[in-house]
Amino acid sequence: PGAAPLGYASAFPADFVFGVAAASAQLEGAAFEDGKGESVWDRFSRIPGKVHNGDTPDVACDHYHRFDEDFALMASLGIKTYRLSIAWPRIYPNGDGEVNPKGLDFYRRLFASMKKHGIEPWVTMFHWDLPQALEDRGGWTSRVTVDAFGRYADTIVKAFAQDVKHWITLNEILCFTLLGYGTGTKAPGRKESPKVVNQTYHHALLCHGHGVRAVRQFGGKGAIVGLTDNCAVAVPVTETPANIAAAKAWFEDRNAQVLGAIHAGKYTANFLARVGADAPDVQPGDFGLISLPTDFLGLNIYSATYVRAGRNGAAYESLPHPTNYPRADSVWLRLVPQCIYWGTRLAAECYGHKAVYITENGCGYDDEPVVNGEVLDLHRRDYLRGHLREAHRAIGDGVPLKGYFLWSFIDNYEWEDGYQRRFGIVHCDYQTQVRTPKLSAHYYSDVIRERRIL
Ligand code: GBH
Repeated sequence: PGAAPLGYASAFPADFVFGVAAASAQLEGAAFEDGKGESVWDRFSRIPGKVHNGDTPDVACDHYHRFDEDFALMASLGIKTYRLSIAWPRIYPNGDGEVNPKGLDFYRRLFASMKKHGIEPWVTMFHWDLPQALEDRGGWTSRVTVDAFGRYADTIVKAFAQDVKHWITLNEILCFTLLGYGTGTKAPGRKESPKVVNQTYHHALLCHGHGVRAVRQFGGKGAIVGLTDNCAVAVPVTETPANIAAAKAWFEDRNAQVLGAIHAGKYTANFLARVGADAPDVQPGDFGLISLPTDFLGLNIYSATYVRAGRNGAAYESLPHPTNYPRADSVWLRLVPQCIYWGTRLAAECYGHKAVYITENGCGYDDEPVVNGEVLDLHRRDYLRGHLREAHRAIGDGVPLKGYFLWSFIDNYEWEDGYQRRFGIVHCDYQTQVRTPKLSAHYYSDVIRERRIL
């Protein structure tokens, strides 16, 4: 008697968004159907040695033909918000030029199915599947891609203004620029100089600006737009004022090229000093577009780097994870649940955002067999719970965190790791295309229903 209702202290605000996320090239399949053009991942995945097991996005989860069944499953789990991406090469098989009506029609049918199942779309304009035809004209190193993206953004925002009220311009600029053109580990697999790589970042920032402009021009009433960034996250080793200040300084340094530049409306002096002669070429008017105001910031946060106050006058010291530090099967996915608290807090503090969403968070494992009809992924349940607790803590401390999208709804094409690495809360048997919700799907379903940490 007199005790607070069970779970009262761990309740999320009534308007907090719980969703799941995925991306076109990772689950749609139908890579060459209905006039879709080749993407850089269709091409890259066929280069021997680039993708685990030589896996291609050709079929993936066959979502292209099974979306209605997938949305029925989503709805049955109580999931009411889904972040997806549109495949640019379905809409413009050659990157620009002629629109492919069958591409538009596919997403029209998909949005209609979502509506039927009571699921709200959050749509990413670009999640890495660049039309190969644009890559052949220079890809992200060329302003041809920027102009083409502007037309593509206009086309999809106009076409789907009735269906889509939440837009995300680009997913994780770092991954398709630095990793696509610098290290070459992602499509198109090029290894260019730092100067060229910095130019690809600049072109991506311009596309982000075009995406915002397109939504303002054609998005209609109530449409909102933001970027999804995979910001580098610092977690103070202990939460003392000195370590927190160090984490903040590290965060601003590491995120200067994307979030810092958008916020400042220019490349900051610190950033320019760091890149020196490798600074990107900027044309008059570029930053007017790049720094157009947005409605929210999307953050994909999976892990973090530990930071503490620097010695001998240094602003900070970042610590390498020891090799035996706990992680998921991806080496970069060290298990640091506080990444959610510090990532959202530092981003909001440094860049003044009034609304922040976790647009991805999740974990991938290689060996998750279905046993007696079940996948007992208690490790993913633990990951989810730990990270949701930090989201809850952030809200309690006044961070404007408005929602959380779990990566991913279903196991899918994990880029260079192919189909081996599974991030889904729903298991996909790629031989039979049978879907089996894992234990974590039921866990997340319960959390969404009760809107509190369980
Ligand atoms: C997300 O990126 C993607 O948006 C999504 O498509 C993907 O399926 C999901 O994660 C799971 O991987 O090569 O050592 O420099 C996650 C963030 C940032 C993780 C870049 C890999 C490269 C590490 N990614 N990072 S490294």
